[in-house]
Amino acid sequence: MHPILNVASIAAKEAGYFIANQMRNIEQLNVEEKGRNDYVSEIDKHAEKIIIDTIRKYYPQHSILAEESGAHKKDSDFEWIIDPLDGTTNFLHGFPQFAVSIAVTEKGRLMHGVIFDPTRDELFSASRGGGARMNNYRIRVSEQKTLKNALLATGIPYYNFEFADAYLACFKEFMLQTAGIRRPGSAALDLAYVACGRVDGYWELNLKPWDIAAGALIVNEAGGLVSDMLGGDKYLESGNLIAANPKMMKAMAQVISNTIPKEYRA
Ligand code: 2AM
Ligand code: CA
Repeated sequence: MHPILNVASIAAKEAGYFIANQMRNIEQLNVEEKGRNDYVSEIDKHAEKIIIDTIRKYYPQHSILAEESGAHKKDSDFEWIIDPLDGTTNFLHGFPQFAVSIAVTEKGRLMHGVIFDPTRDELFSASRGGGARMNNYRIRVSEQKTLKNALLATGIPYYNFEFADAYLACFKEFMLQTAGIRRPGSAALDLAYVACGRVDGYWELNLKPWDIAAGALIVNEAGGLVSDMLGGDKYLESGNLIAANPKMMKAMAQVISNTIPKEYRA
């Protein structure tokens, strides 16, 4: 294992076990609403501190971009992109689907990613060129060829309702054409599930880099494709993303471009 991936895994597990342990205290937590339906608790903040302290111990010179504390810029080719608790809304309801997500870029290129689900003890990881793993097993995307038999994951818009109708038109089309749609509530885990074939594809709009950076690399290293919604690879910038096994990407992209106007996909 690459030393950077090893440090990322240690940090993700430490933060993840801390979060899981706090599940029994949910009622006592101080929760702020950062924006419409966008919550942060002291748990997110403390988990982020655990991760940053671990990174600083091994790589004090690296830059960091973290969901809760923002950018800590250094003069370095390396940047760590951290979501200490992806699926905060789930966590705050005691709904066990959330994760820690940590990615590392070098000169802007995704190089390492880990996603840790402390409720199932599943660590998804990848380094560029090295394939993807869940714990110690190699993982691959599914072999599903058609929408007809596919199980998809998505994220339903929860704060920007401008494109609610367009999203619902797209959702309806997938509802009619596939075997089913799930809305688990953690973008990072949705991507991890594409990577290990639990779902055949995933789409969502308006995401942030820390939701998707680690997952995108893990999907690619598991043999899957990740695209923005204009057929390019600017998903970290646009926040609009499709991830799928290579056989399903075209059909998914087609449904999305047929139902969601370009202005919302850009
Ligand atoms: P977060 O918990 O780190 O904010 C899924 O749609 C993504 O949106 C998740 O990765 C989640 O990341 C984010 N999100 C934030 N608030 C949400 C909400 N109220 N409902 C669903 N997802 C939310
Ligand atoms: Ca997130």
